[in-house]
Amino acid sequence: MEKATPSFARSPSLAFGATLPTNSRPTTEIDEWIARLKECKPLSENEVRILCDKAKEVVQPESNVQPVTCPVTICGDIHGQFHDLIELFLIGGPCPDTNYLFMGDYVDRGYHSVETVSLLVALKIRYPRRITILRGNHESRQITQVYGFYDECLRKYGSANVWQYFTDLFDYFPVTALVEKNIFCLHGGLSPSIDTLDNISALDRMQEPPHEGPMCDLLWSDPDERTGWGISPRGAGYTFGIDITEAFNHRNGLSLVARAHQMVMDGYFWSHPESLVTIFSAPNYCYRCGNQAAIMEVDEHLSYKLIQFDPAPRILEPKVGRQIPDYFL
Ligand SMILES: [Mn+2]
Repeated sequence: MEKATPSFARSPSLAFGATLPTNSRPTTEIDEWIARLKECKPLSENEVRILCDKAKEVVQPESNVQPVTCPVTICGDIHGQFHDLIELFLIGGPCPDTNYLFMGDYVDRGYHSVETVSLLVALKIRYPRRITILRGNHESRQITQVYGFYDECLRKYGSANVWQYFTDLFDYFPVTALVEKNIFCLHGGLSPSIDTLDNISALDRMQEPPHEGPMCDLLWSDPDERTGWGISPRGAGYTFGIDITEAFNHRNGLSLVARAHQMVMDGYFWSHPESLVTIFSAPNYCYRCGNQAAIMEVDEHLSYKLIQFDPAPRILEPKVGRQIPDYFL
């Protein structure tokens, strides 16, 4: 299948300066940043500071249940696998030619969390109506200090400032999205504290995700074969059965829950047949799981197509020399 190289072509109607009248910077600057990031070259610390300040203005007004229109391509975890994100854009089409909805977990685990999250945030600033970026459980100060993003920022910038800029920005990310009032999208899953989408709209999301409660559950929960609510082996969120999903969908007039958060070998997995799908977009997760990745294209009639893809060729990696401690071998 022939696919063009991502162009990130300028879209005059969605020009950076045109949609962001306050304190806007020239479109050429953000385009230049995007071009550099596409080559996996990180921005400077000061550029990241400006990037995150601008992104806050863009995502702060978005809703806890951010409305999204079709067509849109729904994506799951990326986890710093930058070259596989570029592969995703080759498979799904470049942003903004294709509209995207990413369901969180951009950072941690992979070698290129900084470049991955920088590129997605830059695209959000440049094409705010073409790309939606939700929060995952890894978009958190606490989790990123354990799973790699904090260390990567220290290694690449020599201080924690860039980590601080991004983790402060993460507090502004919406936690869920709603595609055409029909497909409910989020990172983790449902919550015993949440019956309706209005319950989610009422949450104060502008905070480090708490260890328990509705916001925590949305980022952490998993579907399960057992019915009802269960204790999650993750130590946060809950497991929930098909009865919970079907009742939630019925109560809220939904046809489908689309979520991410769990590595699945085929890149997608139907847990509660017809009512919930898991989408995972990091192929060969952690460079060792051997899984395929997937994205879900939803067209203007709400028909969907699940597309699988494999890792990008990885000739030069790992060249950034993540030092593997002895105890890992
Ligand atoms: Mn996750």
